[in-house]
Amino acid sequence: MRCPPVTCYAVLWLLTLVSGSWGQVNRLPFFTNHFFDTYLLISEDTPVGPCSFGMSRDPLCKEGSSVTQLLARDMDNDPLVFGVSGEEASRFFAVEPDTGVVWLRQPLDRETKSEFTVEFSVSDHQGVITRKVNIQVGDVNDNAPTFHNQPYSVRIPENTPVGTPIFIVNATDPDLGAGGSVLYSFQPPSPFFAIDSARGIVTVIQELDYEVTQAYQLTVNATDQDKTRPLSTLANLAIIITDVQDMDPIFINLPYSTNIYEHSPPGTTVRVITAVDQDKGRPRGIGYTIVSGNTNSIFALDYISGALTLNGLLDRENPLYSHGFILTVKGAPS
Ligand SMILES: *[C@@H]1O[C@H](CO)[C@@H](O)[C@H](O)[C@H]1NC(C)=O
Ligand SMILES: *[C@@H]1O[C@H](CO)[C@@H](O)[C@H](O)[C@H]1NC(C)=O
Ligand SMILES: [Ca+2]
Ligand SMILES: [Ca+2]
Ligand SMILES: [Ca+2]
Repeated sequence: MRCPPVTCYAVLWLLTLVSGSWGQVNRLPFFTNHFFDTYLLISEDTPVGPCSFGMSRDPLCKEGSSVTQLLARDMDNDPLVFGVSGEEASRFFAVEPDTGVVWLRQPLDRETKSEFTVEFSVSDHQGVITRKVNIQVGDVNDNAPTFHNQPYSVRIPENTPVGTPIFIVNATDPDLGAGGSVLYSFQPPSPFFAIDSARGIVTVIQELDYEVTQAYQLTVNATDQDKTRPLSTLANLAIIITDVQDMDPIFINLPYSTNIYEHSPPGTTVRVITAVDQDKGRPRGIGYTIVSGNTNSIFALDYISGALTLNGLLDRENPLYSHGFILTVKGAPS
């Protein structure tokens, strides 16, 4: 419908007048999101986004999902502009001015910072209002346990009784709940040592023997108890077994049987007796003595060298000597 120019001018003039008088009492916009009254929860694994919005200079930037959308009302239906203020908040959060959509600028880490107070703003081009929101960073299981006081190494004597606690490993995990609760195990299990899964206490479960094994290299697995994606860390535990004098000496090159000519001069070496300590760690020297059978002390045995020598003259016709000799000798740790 065409309107005559004069009428249109009149209507337009009237509207301008009305608007002009009411414009003196502009009403400021206000936020309507409920989280301003409570808190806003953002999971620490929320991706940074979006690349096209210029939040990230990373060429490999993946499109993230938005954190939330700011909502506001303006009673005058003025066009609104959203924003975020504060140096720290602006490093972590970006707001699309027209839509109020909030994005992360850089990844969150609950273990570093679990809470933010962020001030958002909305403007109707005539005035700005700001409101603070408490942002809580939600946990995900994103840390594996960490072992403390490594390297792990312990020396124990070979006669350490079964059941003796010999070492404690300690790993902690900063995540919350099950994802921060650590269990220990040997990987693979050891027949000689057990580890308490909750406390990390290592105990002996089978008799040890230095003469068989002098050291054990065990791998401890610390795993958190997250249901869906448990994370684990390995550590080495060296257990060094030390020798205890728990072995008798043994004679070597047995049996000992020797022929001697009857006229051999005194001082002739008949043979050398040798015994060794079966303790391998610090084997002791052996002292040699004749226990029995040394008729008339006809033989001498050197305590240190084990050399058996003639101490007198042998005579086959002497009935005491004609059947030979059976000497019993002793080797004992000296
Ligand atoms: C384990 O290490 C942590 C961090 O050093 C410490 O706070 C904790 O007390 C340790 N736990 C044990 C059982 O030693
Ligand atoms: C540690 O033990 C857990 C639970 O048995 C297992 O799921 C995980 O694969 C082990 N970790 C490694 C590094 O082998
Ligand atoms: Ca307004
Ligand atoms: Ca964890
Ligand atoms: Ca975490």
